[in-house]
Amino acid sequence: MTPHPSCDIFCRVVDNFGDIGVTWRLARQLAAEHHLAVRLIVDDLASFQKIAPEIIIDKPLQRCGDTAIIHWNAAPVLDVANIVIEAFQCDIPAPYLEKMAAHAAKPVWLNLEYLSAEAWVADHHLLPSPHPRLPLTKTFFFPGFVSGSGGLLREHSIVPAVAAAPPAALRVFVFGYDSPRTAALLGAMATSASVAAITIAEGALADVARQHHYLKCVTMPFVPQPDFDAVLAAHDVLFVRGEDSLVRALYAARPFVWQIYPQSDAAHLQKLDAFLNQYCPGLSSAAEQSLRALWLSVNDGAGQWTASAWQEFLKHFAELAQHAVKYQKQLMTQPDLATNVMTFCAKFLKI
Ligand code: TRH
Repeated sequence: MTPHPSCDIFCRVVDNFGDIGVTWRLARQLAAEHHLAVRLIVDDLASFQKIAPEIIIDKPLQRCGDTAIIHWNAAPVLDVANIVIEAFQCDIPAPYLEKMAAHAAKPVWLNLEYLSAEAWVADHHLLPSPHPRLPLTKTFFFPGFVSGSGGLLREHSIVPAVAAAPPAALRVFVFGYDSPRTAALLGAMATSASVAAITIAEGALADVARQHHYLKCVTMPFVPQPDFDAVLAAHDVLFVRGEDSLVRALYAARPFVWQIYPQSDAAHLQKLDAFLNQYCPGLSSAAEQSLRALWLSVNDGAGQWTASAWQEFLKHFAELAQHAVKYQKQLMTQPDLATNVMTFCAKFLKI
């Protein structure tokens, strides 16, 4: 019997939980659905433990489900895998890279990039980048929302959403970055007659809710990542941040607010607009305007928070709910990211 191909995924945690969140999802899916022998090599086991409580922080080599977890410092001793995925240009440790170059059968080396809806993504997806010194070529792999990009992470368990009438009293889920504008939105939600209850992921915004004694708010300690989707599905309105939660909100198919990860040069506003241009077609112009206004009032540091933005969003809630279901179904027609990785690698590895 031929052994299952192996795959090493390298991740350095820059900030928050997005880097480890994406790579942990990919690792689990490649192991469970594509039967690869996966090792996830990560430099920050404490952040990892927040979304995978079974991780032991001071153990450099361990198993978590189907996947081996290796601390970054132990990477130099590893033998080379068939597929090497470098997440977000994290720079693979030099000794491992030298081993890749020395190998007769070179591994397939992918650089997994950050998710963006910008138009250039499809043009840059799968572009090769030869190493300046070593006989190795890295291929850029760009996740995206459209065919021609690398697609989105989506496990087999995700099924097309079913439309349902929104309830009269809404349950809201909040996982956002702290800022005066997000605090203002939280206040508008917490005092809104249409909102029955708000679950807030632990962190600065949960502290804001406590300080203001918002009675509808309950703080949720971090749940293991495999349970995160179920939490989203149990709510009617979602307020999410970063990239991984954005994708999960899209699969939950609910009206939502996206707080994009802020960048100093305001590049995030361009990315936000690109995503809205993807997401909004099919909405009436009034509903689209309400969505754009609410998202901008939360994301645009130079903009003004307006309390009326939340009220306008609620006016279009039924339409936004229907649209979320349609958009989710549209995403389901595209191949998922892990499948796209495997299709690309199969050309080189004969698997
Ligand atoms: O944590 P984030 O803000 O990560 C960000 C972004 O990814 C950003 O693009 C990146 O550049 C920056 O980090 C460095 O948001 P994100 O991407 O949604 O990741 C959160 C992860 O945490 C996601 O995988 C879901 C997971 N999670 C849980 O597993 N359990 C929980 O209870 C919660 C609240 C989150």
